[in-house]
Amino acid sequence: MSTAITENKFSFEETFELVKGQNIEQTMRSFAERMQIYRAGIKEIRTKLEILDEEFQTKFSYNPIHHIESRLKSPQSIVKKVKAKGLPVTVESMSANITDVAGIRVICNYIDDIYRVAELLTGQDDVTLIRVRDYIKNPKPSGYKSLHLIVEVPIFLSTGPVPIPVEIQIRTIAMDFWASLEHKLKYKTDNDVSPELRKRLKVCADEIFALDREMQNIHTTIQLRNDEEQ
Ligand code: 0O2
Repeated sequence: MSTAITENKFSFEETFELVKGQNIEQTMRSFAERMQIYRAGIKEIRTKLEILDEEFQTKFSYNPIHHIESRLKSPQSIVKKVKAKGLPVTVESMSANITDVAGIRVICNYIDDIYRVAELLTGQDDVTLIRVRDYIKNPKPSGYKSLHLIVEVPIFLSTGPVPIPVEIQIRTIAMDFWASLEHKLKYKTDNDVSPELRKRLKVCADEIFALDREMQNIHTTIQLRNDEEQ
């Protein structure tokens, strides 16, 4: 399992946007300091998830998590999002308004694992649940399915604790397979996907979900049989 956090550096244009009319050195320093806290947020949540997964492996010989990915939002995406919200391009407005700078994607084996992992994580004393968007129960029109949580976790700096938001996307291997390919298709075609192709992608999403449900049923049946035999 890779523990590297995907991170992109600032281009000249984004640096210009960020420091426009401000003290360059001070702005870049406060941006770097804020990004260090987001990076720490990713590490905190990732460690919590890994500990839960290891506990399940030890106690039940079972891993609810298939793998974990993480990324810091690229400076380009941060600047784009802040501008789209009509906010000033500053470190302060990023900190106050953008909740997905630190992002973690948890890929689970089965649908039930998604909700179990979410419940166990958000039940921890130092994790505060800020927002839930359940795109599994209420999929996006595209067919996209995933459970999105925004949680806040304290980062203990030399000056004291700083609460930091982390966006967590939790989904099955099958949902992730669809989302990754659909994202690439949209990206490669510059978002210009015809209504006919959108429809076909939606059909794929529905078929994938039917597979997910059937795999879940098989898994539950096998588990029940194993429990009865013990
Ligand atoms: P990236 O690079 O993945 O971060 P917000 O402004 O955050 O309150 P937003 O951004 O609409 O509201 O949040 P939402 O819709 O809950 O989650 C957005 C993220 O979900 C996207 O991130 C994608 O990762 C994923 N997503 C949402 N819809 C789709 C979809 O139809 N297809 C795929 N493949 N992924 C989707 P970003 O911000 O696009 O970028």
